[in-house]
Amino acid sequence: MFRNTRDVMKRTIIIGDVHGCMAELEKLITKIGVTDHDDVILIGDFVRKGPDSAAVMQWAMGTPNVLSILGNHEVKLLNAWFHGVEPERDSPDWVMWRQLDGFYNDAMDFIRTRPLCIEGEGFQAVHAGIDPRIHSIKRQSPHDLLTIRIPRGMDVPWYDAYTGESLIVFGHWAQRSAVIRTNAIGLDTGCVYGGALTALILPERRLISVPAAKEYQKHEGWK
Ligand SMILES: [Mn+2]
Repeated sequence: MFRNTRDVMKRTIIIGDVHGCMAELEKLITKIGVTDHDDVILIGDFVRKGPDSAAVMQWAMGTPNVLSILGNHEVKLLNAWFHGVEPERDSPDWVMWRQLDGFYNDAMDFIRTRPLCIEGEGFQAVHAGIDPRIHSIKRQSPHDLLTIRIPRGMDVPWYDAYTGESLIVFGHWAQRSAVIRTNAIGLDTGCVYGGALTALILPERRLISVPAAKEYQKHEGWK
């Protein structure tokens, strides 16, 4: 039977930290069967560390149904851009910088207009998480949204202390498997460290992963 995509419920597909892993991103998109009718959200840290940040950047900039939020690594790129710091020769950032030759400023303009949070139907997407003691997402500090793991003065991950009802989808904390709670889902399964790239499909709450082709960067002690 012919499947009319207009009759299919619109999906939101949230993708964990890509870190320049374009090959795995393409595999994941194909495995999910993403269509123009789906909304795709990159959870931040889609650039740096990995093999092809320029390609991921161009894909994010040029694909209309792809949204993205800021991660701490996008902020690092912005800092270097604002201060006119050229990347160290032959570093992954230098390779990206060379590949982006001619539209580096456009790429940085793109990054600096990304939000820290996207609120959708029944979910909020942020890069790292929230301080569970502050209830409104609008009152969270940008630093926490970009980097929080264990809140200052607490001894558990923020999502184990979070009792809110709203589903928070996050990345940033590379772990061997996705964090799955009723009200929090963590998607950073360490693709750039040789783990996997993971996506969450909403509203069905289904997780789909593809394994990393290789360990692009060593990272001692990721869970
Ligand atoms: Mn991060």
